[in-house]
Amino acid sequence: ANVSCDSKRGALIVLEGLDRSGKSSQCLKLASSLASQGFSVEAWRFPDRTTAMGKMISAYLSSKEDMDDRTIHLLFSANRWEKRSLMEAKMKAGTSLIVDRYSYSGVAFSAAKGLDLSWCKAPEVGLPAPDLVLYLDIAPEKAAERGGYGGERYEQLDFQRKVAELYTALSDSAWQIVDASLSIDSVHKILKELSIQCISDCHRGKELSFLWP
Ligand code: T5A
Ligand code: NA
Repeated sequence: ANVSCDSKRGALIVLEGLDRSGKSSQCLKLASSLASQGFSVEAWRFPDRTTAMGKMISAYLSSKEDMDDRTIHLLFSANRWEKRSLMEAKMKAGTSLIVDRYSYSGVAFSAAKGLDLSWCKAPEVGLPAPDLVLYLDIAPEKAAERGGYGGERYEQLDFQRKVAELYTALSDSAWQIVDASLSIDSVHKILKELSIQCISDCHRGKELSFLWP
């Protein structure tokens, strides 16, 4: 059945998890397999490193630039705000967005540095709230064994442990915890089932809500 329809709202589906939990791989795999089944979907990611703000964020993450903790926090948030109207327009037109990281990364990573949790949440207030958060759950030690780890600023074991605790504090009823230590295909199968259910709910009239619900 062709489930995409212009009069039906698309879903906001977010993938979260520690560095190297598999978000980017799963995000692309999920978007392409949903698309091949006839769903209108796009794969998105934050930070969006292509914008002017995204370039500043990218320089910070690769440790080419230093920045005050609050300044970089607000830049990450602004990078989502500059995409807000396009996100809402896409969903209104029936396209579901599969998003690699969102406000939860924003809050968890900054609060892990010691910034106050409610201060970190404040600039995210009013952004579209995800209909589904797929949390790729993995032990920090296990993630560290995966390819490429250690290249960027936050990729250190102690820091990732703090981030994991903060993610737990942020989880709400939109979250589904998925065992990310399974094979890529097993994780994909779980994410796909949950996503199709979520998209169906949105097509059936579930209303968009806003952070923090
Ligand atoms: N950040 C981000 C903030 O501080 N504030 C914010 O607001 C936001 C949005 C960059 C950093 O920015 C911080 C968080 C981050 O530290 P990024 O660009 O998303 O964010 O980070 P990347 O370095 O691109 O991606 P990650 O490190 O998070 O990795 P992923 O996407 O979770 O993992 P992925 O898919 O690239 O896979 C990693 C490796 O593991 C393998 C893959 O093949 C790959 O080699 N792998 C598996 N191996 C075995 N079994 C599986 N199931 C596997 N799944 C993947
Ligand atoms: Na990634």
